[in-house]
Amino acid sequence: QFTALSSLLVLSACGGNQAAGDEDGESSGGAVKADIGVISYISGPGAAYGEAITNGLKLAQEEINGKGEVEINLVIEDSAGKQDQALTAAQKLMNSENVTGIIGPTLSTEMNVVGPEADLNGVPIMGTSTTAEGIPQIGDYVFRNSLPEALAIPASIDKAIEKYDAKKVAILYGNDDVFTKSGFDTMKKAAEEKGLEILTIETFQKGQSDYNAQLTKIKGLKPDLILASALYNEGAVIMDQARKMGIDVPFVGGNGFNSPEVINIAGDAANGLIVATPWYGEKEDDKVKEFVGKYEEEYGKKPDQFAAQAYDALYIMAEALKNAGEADRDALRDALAEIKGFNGILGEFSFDEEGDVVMEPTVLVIEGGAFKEFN
Ligand code: LEU
Repeated sequence: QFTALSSLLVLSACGGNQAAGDEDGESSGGAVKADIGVISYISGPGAAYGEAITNGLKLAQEEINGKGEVEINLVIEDSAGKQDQALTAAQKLMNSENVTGIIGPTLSTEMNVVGPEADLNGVPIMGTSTTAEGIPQIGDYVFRNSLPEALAIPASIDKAIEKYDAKKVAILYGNDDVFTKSGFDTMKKAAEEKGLEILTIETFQKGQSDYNAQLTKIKGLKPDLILASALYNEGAVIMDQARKMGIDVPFVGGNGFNSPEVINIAGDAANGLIVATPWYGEKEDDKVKEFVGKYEEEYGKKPDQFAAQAYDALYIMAEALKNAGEADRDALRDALAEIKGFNGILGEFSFDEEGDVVMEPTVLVIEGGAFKEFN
């Protein structure tokens, strides 16, 4: 009763214009209003990932709210790329902020602890950059719109074999992170399946600054290619040190290398890096061009694939909220699961039965200090 009355007051206060409900999820013939939590890696060594992601989300939010069918309030929390901080953020968003759904966290390592908690609480959660194996399989409430390593890495390796007639590879990966480990598993499997000889498997840890031992060993074995699974901070330093030691073979990198930070940190040493991406800013596509233009205008730099994936993710959330018709967690989950043939800047998007992604990657190479299509 009180709610109905306050909605009426809002209506009259707005002079009879279509008004959204004054509480979350109410619609008085107007927009579906919802608080969506965001857990992002905004501070610390991987902060450029979170910056791109939150920029992409905010741009989408502005556009979505401007259309009037759905009104999204983003409640953004920093996880600093840490599991415990991501979990605390998730608990705050679910319990105190009472959000209808969550976008993030940035790292698969974080999703591995946050996903089960959200699933247990019945809060739909969608990763926009979590690419490790097994993320959507955490539970019915866990989704992602990020191209998994399992689709990206084999595509990059195929291209490298075709281009360089590669036969022998060395693998280097971070063994203290869910995503870098999963990327390694995929690299090893793909290399074996494609008949490549694996000369050595070397490991490192987060925050490591000296890769001399691993790279000296790799250099002595003379691989045709180096497969590296790392986040940009470590990945860029690895490439820099490798080039300084005279290792000039191409690198095939996992999703962590898809940030312009690799070029900012490694400079020319990043040349010869091959990566697969779900999105490429130079694509001849009107939607992509419009997004790139708006993003540049707003943030003074070009968007990367993390910004693009986040942008599409909020549109997918908005579409699901609209279809759900209310800001209800279960209704949102069901509506997300139903998303098929969504047309965004990443192309046509659908979730499979497990909430995972069906998508074709594009393979890029860094040449002359820029990502280019690798044809
Ligand atoms: N794909 C990475 C992960 O799953 C994160 C990304 C920001 C590089 O952890």
